[in-house]
Amino acid sequence: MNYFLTEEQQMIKDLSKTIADEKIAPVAIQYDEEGKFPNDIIKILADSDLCGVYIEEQYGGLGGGIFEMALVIEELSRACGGIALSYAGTGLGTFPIILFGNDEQKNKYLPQVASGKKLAAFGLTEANAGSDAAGVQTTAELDGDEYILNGTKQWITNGGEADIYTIIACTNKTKGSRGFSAFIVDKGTLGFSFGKKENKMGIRASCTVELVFENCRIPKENLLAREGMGFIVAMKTLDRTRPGVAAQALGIAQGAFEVAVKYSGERVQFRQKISSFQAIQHILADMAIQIEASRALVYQTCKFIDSGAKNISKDSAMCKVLASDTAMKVTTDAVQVLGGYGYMKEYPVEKMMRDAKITQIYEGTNQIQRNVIALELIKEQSTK
Ligand code: COS
Repeated sequence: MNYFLTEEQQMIKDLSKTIADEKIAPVAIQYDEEGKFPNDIIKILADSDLCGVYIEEQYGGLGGGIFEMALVIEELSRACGGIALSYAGTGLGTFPIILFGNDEQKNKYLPQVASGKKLAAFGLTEANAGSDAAGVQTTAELDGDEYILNGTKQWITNGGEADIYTIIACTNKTKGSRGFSAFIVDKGTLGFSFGKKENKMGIRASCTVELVFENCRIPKENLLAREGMGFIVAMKTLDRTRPGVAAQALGIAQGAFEVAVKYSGERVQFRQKISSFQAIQHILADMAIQIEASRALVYQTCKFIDSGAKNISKDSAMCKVLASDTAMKVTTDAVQVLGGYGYMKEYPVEKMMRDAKITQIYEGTNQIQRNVIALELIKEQSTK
C-alpha cells in the first residue's frame, strides 16, 4: 500500500532496507547464535546518518520524529529484530532527554546519539518493578551538589554497551508515584557497574544486562525535569517509544512473511508447489492482511504523535498490541508453512518466532497495554 511518505522518509526507509538486506540479513543467524553485539552494524548506521533521524537538526539530527525512527526500526527488524534493538533501545534511552532535558543536557547528549558515537539505555525495570512501574526501589538521595544512587536495574537493553543511561529512581518514598525522579548517568561513573548478562530466548544480538549502583555519585545537574517527575518522564517516554516496539514487531512479521511466500513458491510436494494449495494460500493471505493492518495503525499512530497530539497513550498502546500480536501469529504461521524446515536453525523463521515473543512483553506487556486502552476508553466516555 502507498503510505505517501515524503521524499526524505522514503529515502530513510530505502536506505535502512538496503543496510538490512546487504549487511544484517547475512549475519543475523550467526549473531543470534553467538549472542554477538552488532557494533559493526551500528557503525554502518552511524555512517549512513540514520542514528539521528528522530533528533532535532540543531543537535545534529535529521529533524524527524517517531515516524522516521519507526521506519528505520521496521526495516532493520525485517532482517533481525535483535540487531534492530540496539538502535531502538537507544531511542528509548534518549527520549527522556529529548522530552525533558534542559538546553545544557540536550547540547551535551543529543549530538552524541545523533552522530551514532554513543548508544543510550533506559533504566526503569527492577526485580520488583516490572508491570508495576511504581515498584522502583533504587534510591537517589541529594547530598550537597550530588545525588547518590543505590540499587539494581534489571533487563536493561544496551546495558554495558551504552554510554548514556536514563535512570528512574526514588527520591521520596512517602510520595508514591510522585516520589520518583529521572537522572542521566554516564558509563564510567564511580559506583556504577554492570551485573548479570541475560541468556535470552530471542533478540540474542541485543545485550540485556543488570545495572548496579553502589553509592554512585552524579552531579545534581543530571536530574531530568524536576524531582518527583520521574514517573511522568517514564510514562511519557513509553507513550512515544511503544510505537517503536510495534515497528520492530511489524518488521519481524514482514520478514517472516517474505520467507514464507518465497518458500511456498519453491517447495514441491505432491508434484506441485505448495503455494498452489488453498490451505497455504489462506495462511499467506491472513498474514498479509494482519501485517498491512498493523502497518497502517503503526504509521498513523506515529504521525499522530509527531503532530504534537497530547493524548496518545491509548493509540500508542493499541499499535503496540496489534503489531506484536500480529508478529507472534505471523512468525508462528511462517514456521508452519515451512514445516519441518521452519523448525530448523538453517532457516530464519524459527529465530523470527523467538524474536517476536518479546514484543508482546517489553515496554509494557500486552495485558498492561489493554489496561491502558480500557482506562482511556472509560475516561473518554465519562467526559462525553
Ligand atoms: N502520561 C502522563 N501521565 C501518566 C501516564 C501517561 N502515559 N500514565 C500515568 N500517568 C500519571 C497518572 O495520571 C497519575 O498522575 P497523578 O498522580 O497526578 O494522578 C500517575 O502518573 C500515576 O498513574 P497511575 O495511578 O495510573 O499509575 P499505576 O502505578 O497504576 O501504573 C501503569 C500505571 C500500569 C500504566 C504503569 O505502571 C505502566 O505503564 N506499567 C508498565 C511499565 C512498563 O512498560 N514496563 C516496561 C519497562 S520499560 S522497557
